[in-house]
Amino acid sequence: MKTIFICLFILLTQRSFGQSPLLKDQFSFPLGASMNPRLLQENEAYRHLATTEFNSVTAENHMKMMMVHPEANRFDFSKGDELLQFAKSNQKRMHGHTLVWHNQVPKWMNEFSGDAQAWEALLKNHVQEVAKHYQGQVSGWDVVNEAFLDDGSLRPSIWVKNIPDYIAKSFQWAHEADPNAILFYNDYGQDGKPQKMKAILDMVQDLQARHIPIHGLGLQMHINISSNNAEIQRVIQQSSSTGLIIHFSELDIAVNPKNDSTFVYNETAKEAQKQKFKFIFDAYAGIPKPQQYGITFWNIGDRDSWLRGYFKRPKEYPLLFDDAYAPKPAYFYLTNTRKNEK
Ligand code: 9MR
Repeated sequence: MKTIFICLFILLTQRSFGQSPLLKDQFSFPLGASMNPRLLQENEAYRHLATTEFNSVTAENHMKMMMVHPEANRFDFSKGDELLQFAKSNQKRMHGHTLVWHNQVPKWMNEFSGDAQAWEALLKNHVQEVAKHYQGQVSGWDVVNEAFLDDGSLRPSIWVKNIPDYIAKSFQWAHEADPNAILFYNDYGQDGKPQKMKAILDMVQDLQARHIPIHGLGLQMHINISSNNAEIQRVIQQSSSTGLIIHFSELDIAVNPKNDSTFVYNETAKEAQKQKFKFIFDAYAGIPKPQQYGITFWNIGDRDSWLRGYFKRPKEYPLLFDDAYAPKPAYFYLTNTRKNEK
């Protein structure tokens, strides 16, 4: 009788689409997703996956400058705090994204005018207020995001224009505000862009030589099914040989990168995508354990992807869960095939 009850309990607690073990339980490193507070609140299927499948949370947008610092004298942490609360009450790690970026900058910052000292005061205040607000509650921060162009030059922005040494300063300020946070430099598309990769490595060397606290590199991993594996492997190798902690911070794998309107997401495309996810997870497993911060997907279901919304590519399916939040072949590969990864 007791056995029957136990079996019934197990059956009832399994998810409707099968007996898959959960994603987050398969790996020795944290497995995250970027999330959106509105979807968490409004969409039950989304919330269910967010709660059960992942153990690390990144705010897709709600800790960025524009969101948390809408006016010069006003911070608004309400939405970021909502995500933090979700992470906390579900025992998940919270990763901070992002303190300094050229994008999603509030209007008042873009329009600010002042001398070098005033600019420095502005950025220092932003970095430190945000880092202090979340001090001890986020495990790490993407301190500076996407500072380099493909040719390795510094990306033009209000930051580099007004505070030439803003990268080093931002890391220093963040460290002062939250001394225990793991501080990352985060960027995309280093594969196939050796000059961009070199610029990042040179920056790491320079910061380390100056005793500026940088602890990790975020490799965003916005890739596609045709991305060159050898190139990606090279980037991983070069990044991890710095000895820094490595985060695959924004993983998604586009299947229709040219936005072909006649594209059909057929079994062949799903299989190619599964193989690419396999490659990425294998490559990550090859990084020395102490340097593994985790893998974070850039949102949860295909319908939530920035490639659909921001990039307006309706026939794109870059994540593990489909438009109805059902798991796709890559999900089953990661949960069923990759046992004993721990
Ligand atoms: O996914 C984010 C999307 O909702 C925003 O509209 C967009 C604004 O630029 O930013 C997206 O997130 C980006 C992340 O913060 C940094 N790396 C690239 C991501 C995709 O654009």
